[in-house]
Amino acid sequence: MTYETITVETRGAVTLVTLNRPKALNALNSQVLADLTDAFAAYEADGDQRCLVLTGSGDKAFAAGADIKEMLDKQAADFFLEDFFVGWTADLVKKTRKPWIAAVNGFALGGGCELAMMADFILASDNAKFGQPEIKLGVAPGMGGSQRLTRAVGKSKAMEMCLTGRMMDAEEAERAGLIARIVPAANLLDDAMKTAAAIAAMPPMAAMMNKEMVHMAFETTLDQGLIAERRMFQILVATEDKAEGMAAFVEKREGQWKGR
Ligand code: CO8
Repeated sequence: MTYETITVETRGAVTLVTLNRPKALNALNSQVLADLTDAFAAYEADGDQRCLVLTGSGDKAFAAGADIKEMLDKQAADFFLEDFFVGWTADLVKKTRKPWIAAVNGFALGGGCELAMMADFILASDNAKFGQPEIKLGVAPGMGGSQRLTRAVGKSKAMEMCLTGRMMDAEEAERAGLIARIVPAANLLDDAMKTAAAIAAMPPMAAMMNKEMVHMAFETTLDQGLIAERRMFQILVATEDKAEGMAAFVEKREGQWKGR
């Protein structure tokens, strides 16, 4: 399958998706949304694919935000009636039950930062810059920035970022808990692919349930989350991969996963 605005390749059990509008710093327009939605659905449906990496083409940007040129002439009624960009959360977050990583290689601004925050975790190059500069355009985050950034870094920092539109560098993003790790820019893709391959080598149901459990921490009370965690543990205990994983440990060998 070929796409207009992204490239997709598979390397073993890892899918690599690259935003491919480098001249526009990989700005996100409706076509990118449609392409990403299709690529993520294909990843989810492919039983051989176990982890996905999303990155940006070029060395400057992951994505510099929603495409301002596409939004320029749109009226409030257009945004409302089209429910512009509404698909993101449903398709990339809720419907993608398998793990995926954002490898942020440069600017992740506005919708680009929001897209990165939809990932299960973010690896960032040492030249990455995160921000919600929408206020400078007379608007505000519209794809989850005010909510996910606040949950990730807390109220004060999120509020300062949204109100001033300033950028956060990779060091600050790591200190604040927005990203998992900083990687030298030249090694980012390699590191992200290796990390993804390590996840892809895990028992797949356990990977999916670990992901679901961590996401649940943002959606529920502690008591409800703890009950759900226990139930998921109890389900995993019934899998063939649990029997294999524990036997492999005792027998001092690598587990051979069946994925069930
Ligand atoms: N949209 C469209 N084109 C862009 C964007 C963008 N977001 N960002 C950069 N570009 C284009 C530039 O127009 C330029 O194109 P051209 O050469 O044709 O003029 C090219 O990319 C290179 O950009 P610059 O020359 O500006 O590069 P610099 O290195 O000088 O600056 C910056 C890099 C700082 C990243 C700068 O480009 C910038 O500030 N970009 C805009 C960042 C921004 O404001 N992002 C937020 C956009 S709004 C948003 O994301 C809201 C999402 C919510 C939608 C929800 C709907 C419900």
